[in-house]
Amino acid sequence: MILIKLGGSVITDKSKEYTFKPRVVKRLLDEIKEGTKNERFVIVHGGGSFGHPGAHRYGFNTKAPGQLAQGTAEVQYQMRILNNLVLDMMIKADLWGVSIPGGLISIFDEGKLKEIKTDILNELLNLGTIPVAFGDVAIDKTWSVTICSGDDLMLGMAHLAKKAIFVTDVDGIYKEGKVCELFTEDMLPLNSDDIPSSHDRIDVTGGMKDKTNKMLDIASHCPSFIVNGTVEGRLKKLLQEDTTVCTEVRA
Ligand code: IP8
Repeated sequence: MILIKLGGSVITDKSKEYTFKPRVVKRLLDEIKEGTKNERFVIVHGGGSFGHPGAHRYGFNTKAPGQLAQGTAEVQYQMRILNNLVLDMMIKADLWGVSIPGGLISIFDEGKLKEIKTDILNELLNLGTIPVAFGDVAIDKTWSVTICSGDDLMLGMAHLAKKAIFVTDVDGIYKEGKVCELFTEDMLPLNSDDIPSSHDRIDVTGGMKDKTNKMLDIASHCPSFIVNGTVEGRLKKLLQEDTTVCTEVRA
């Protein structure tokens, strides 16, 4: 099974609250369809301008989140709207996506992922459906609630995957101004110059540095890649194991 995360920065406009990018999503779904052929895959998506602004307003992902009930309801509601927009495009493309809210399969403690229940994935894949899991508000044993990011879901599912692909709005991980073809732990830390400016926007789940650390953890289970989904054809090439601009993260 291949894990594909459609980042919130690609499927939404992060500079405008609640703005979906239907054309980009349609193209990426076509690339996934053509690139995977007989391969089984699971889609994960992030929050972008549907998840992060609300999560930030209510202080979720900190140890003192505010207005727990109202915030949980509002952020979950917006994430389900985004998920339905993705599912709608999938059904129109004859891709039978089914929804898996991240908050219903995960347990956290002090913002750290403790457990993800993955049994449902195989059942849904065996039915011929495509599980579509998404970042969400989740229960946290100490903080009451926290944010389960799409990257947490990728990490929690990586032991089932043969490859994990992060589709973002950057060409890969940068070091000294250049995209690295291969990134390994000894290349840490990332300096602020290595973080593209588009990643300065509100991101309650830690942005590029956090993503790189999670990708290194994922790489101990399966090869892990970051690719720019705003450039046509790159995701398809990566799925087809053709050469393209991207970074492979290796443990
Ligand atoms: O965009 C965040 O998921 P991410 C989900 O993958 C919410 O970090 C609810 C902000």
